[in-house]
Amino acid sequence: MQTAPLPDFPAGFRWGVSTSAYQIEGAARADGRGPSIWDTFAHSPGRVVDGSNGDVACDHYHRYAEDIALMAGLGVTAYRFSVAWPRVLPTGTGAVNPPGLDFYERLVDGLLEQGIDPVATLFHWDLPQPVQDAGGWLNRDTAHRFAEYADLVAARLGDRVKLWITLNEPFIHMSLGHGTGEHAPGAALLFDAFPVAHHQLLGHGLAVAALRARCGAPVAIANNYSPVRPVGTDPADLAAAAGYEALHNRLFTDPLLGRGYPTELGFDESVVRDGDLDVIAAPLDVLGVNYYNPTGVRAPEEGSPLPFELVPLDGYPRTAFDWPVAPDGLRELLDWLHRRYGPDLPPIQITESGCAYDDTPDAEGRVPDPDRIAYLDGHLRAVHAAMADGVDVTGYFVWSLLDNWEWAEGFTKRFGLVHVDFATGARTPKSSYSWLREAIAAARREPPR
Ligand code: IFM
Repeated sequence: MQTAPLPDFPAGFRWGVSTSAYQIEGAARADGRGPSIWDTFAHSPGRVVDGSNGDVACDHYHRYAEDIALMAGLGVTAYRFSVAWPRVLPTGTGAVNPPGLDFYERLVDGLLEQGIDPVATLFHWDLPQPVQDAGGWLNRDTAHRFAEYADLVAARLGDRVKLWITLNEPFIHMSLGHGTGEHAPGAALLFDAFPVAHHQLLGHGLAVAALRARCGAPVAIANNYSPVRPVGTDPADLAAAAGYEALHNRLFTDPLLGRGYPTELGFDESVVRDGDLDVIAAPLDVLGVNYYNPTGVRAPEEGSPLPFELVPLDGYPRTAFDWPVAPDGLRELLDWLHRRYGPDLPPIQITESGCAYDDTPDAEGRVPDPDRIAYLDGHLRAVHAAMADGVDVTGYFVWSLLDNWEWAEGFTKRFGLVHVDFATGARTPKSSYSWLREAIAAARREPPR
């Protein structure tokens, strides 16, 4: 599919792809890896739509060299992966599993050999099961265990990782994992899940201190955001939208940027101790922004346990996840962050942006995905427009390099630039891979590799 050339991005803009450990690595019981909450959850009947799990996934643990070659061919300058806590510390604390750390060292060194910056996320939802058994993120101790684990990984890789990301989407881990129970560990506490937010943020702050003590690489967190669109102008709908915005977009970012928790949600903050907010507000070098779509909100029906109701937004094309494709929402979001947080806002990198479609190989074995090309084209233009508005954006990572295991959706949602045959593990670059390769080469002013 032909698109008009993208506008110029500055030299040094980071072009990346993102993945996470449980979604691609497989090798769930290899070389001493311990169980995570996602192993437990996925193996529990009825939790994942197709009954699948991440035992094998994309077998990246064994095929990482092939995946690095795919990234090199794409021309990306950075790869955002996550370290599986239970692979390096099988019980979450105490005894280290050397083969686990060795794997990440091979990965990092292989990336550096290709001139690709390793960007390491430390927690992408795969909490070691023994840590969960001790209370998980409802327990304050988990924040300290997380900082110890961060220190351990930084001691081994801190001289080579170019950007650390402490947590991925703590809002989703709180809301789906502990609010509604759709994700591991499957708790349905609704607003009583607030301690999970606070302890993740405390763990983040303690980990920032540990990482800074070990190495000089910049530190970030990857939050997910969704511009909120009230369905009408009725005051009840506007109030519901404001409440949802506080929950989704401000609950984590306000305290990270020194503003404390939004008070209008009425959370019981008794878990917050003196000094915690200072730990959480440790300066960030980069704010990671994961963006997929805006959210429609209206006032709830009477008797609803929640102070808002989420509603589909009309007028947009939709992905296979039924998410609206709304590049305008990305510009709106970046402008909102810039306006709201002003000089406290660190430089932003878009740490995830992508879409799922039902991509299938054609008779010649090619995988055409024009909708993904249109998606990426639109979202990159939106980033550029926000930069022209004055927002400091220094990178864009596509979710995802590979079709992968999509949590409660199992193997039914394909987000990759590269198609994966889940029966054989065979990788086939889609047409979006070729499109992005050309776009990156043009932006880097180099011929495509
Ligand atoms: O696959 C997930 C990823 O793990 C976190 N962000 C959203 C992606 C798509 O749902």
